[in-house]
Amino acid sequence: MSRPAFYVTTPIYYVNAAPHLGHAYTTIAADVMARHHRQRGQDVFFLTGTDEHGEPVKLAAEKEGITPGELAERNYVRFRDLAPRLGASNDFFIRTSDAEHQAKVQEVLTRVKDNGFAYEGTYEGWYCPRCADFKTEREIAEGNTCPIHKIALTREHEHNWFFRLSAFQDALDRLFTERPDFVRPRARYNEALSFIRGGLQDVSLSRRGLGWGVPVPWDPEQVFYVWWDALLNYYTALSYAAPGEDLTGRFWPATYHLVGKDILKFHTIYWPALLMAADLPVPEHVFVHGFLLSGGEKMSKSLGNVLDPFEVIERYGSDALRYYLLRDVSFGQDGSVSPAAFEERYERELANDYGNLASRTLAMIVRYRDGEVAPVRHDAALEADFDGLAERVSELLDRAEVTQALEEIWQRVRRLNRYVEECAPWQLAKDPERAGDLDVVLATLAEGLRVLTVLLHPWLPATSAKLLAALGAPDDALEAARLGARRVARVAAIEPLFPKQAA
Ligand code: ME8
Repeated sequence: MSRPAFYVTTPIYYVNAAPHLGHAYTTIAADVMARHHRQRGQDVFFLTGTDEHGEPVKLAAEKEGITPGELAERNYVRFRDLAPRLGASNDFFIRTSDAEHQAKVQEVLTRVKDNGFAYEGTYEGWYCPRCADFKTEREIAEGNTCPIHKIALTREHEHNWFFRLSAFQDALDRLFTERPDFVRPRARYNEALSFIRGGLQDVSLSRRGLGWGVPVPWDPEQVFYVWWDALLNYYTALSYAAPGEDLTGRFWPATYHLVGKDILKFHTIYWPALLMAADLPVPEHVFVHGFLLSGGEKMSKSLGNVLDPFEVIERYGSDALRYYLLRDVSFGQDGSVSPAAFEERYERELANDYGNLASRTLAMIVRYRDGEVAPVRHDAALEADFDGLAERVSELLDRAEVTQALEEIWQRVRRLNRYVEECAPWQLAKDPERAGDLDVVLATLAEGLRVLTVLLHPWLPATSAKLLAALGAPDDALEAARLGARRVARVAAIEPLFPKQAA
């Protein structure tokens, strides 16, 4: 039994550039999990936001000849507005420039120092200004370049405050050994563990001369290193997200941090160590997903292979984008995306498999029975296929297997389509003697469609609400996702859920 509270987060995105499909991907996955857990009646908190400090933002602002504050002010809006356009149901949007966040960062990091985990020292080594990452020897590509951004690393020589990461070598090893599900999927767990076992070095706690960040209270010439400030958002947000109420006791530690593989080290190593240094409980799980690629390449505007989330939403709606991304790019692995693959999934699966199933079912009930569904028991033939389905979906989502859970449901969408073909209600309708059989088939289709539509709510929230309304059974709680759990009595015909698009 999972605990009643469920807290899921996305990374907070840098405001140095515009939001793109990669950001949308993590936000959508987190939203699927948040919605599913709400369906289970759990107390859910879902957080996303923007990372506004550090060199990535400072350098981007310099390029445009404005201050980092001005750049943040202009760009954060684009991330804040992306969430609702994706259909994301986040409970709060944090900005690291929020005064409450900054005060809490100072409080926690002062405790880290008081606990003996901060000291003054000199850093000498390689640094990627785009990652804001001090690279260890193992993380450096050919010619002293960044393996993620492919740019030359800079040589830093800086006198600042250090965090005693090395003191957590054993504690982290123990955390990983005792909690093999702390990091998912397994390959990422192994990657993090081997990083730990390779030996941990202390890392900067603060930066000197950056002038853009949260000031170090005991050394005001310095600001905290952006990653500490950023990671702490997951914790600080709870203290001020709800006016007049501190949600920390209700939701900390977080259940799931969802992050891309580019920021694995920070979330699976730095973050739990920092929390331990501050006497705070560590999160239950970090799920590390892969990258969206385009023809094996990272998406890039100059290569012209960009699937623009805003354009897709404009034309096809946010549900189509949500479905496509989580279906096509198996959550946890890298995967290619393209406009052609999107259109293929849209036509074949959303418009045909599901959209047609819904239109046909409703249209037949309207045509043959004037919209009334007879009060008969559903066909036992489908029971084996639907039994335990909701539990299976929950189990998979407990492990953040967002793509597999969707696949389980989709197999039943296909099963219901086969059921239509097998029963051929249009034949039964011609034979008055078989009116009873037709009633059962139509009631079974309506009920099967209702169950699947409840289960699909996290992926297709807008479509699910529309269709459940047409079925006259708006209850989307997970306990309604069993054959016979609710009754569809009367339906209304609807416009196609996923209209075919002119080329
Ligand atoms: O790293 N495929 O912010 P960021 C899949 N501010 N996901 C992608 C992606 C891609 N091609 N590109 C980006 C930062 N993402 C820090 C985080 S958290 C305390 C601070 C997603 O704007 C993915 O979730 O560079 C990745 O980890 C994140 O965006 C990086 O966003």
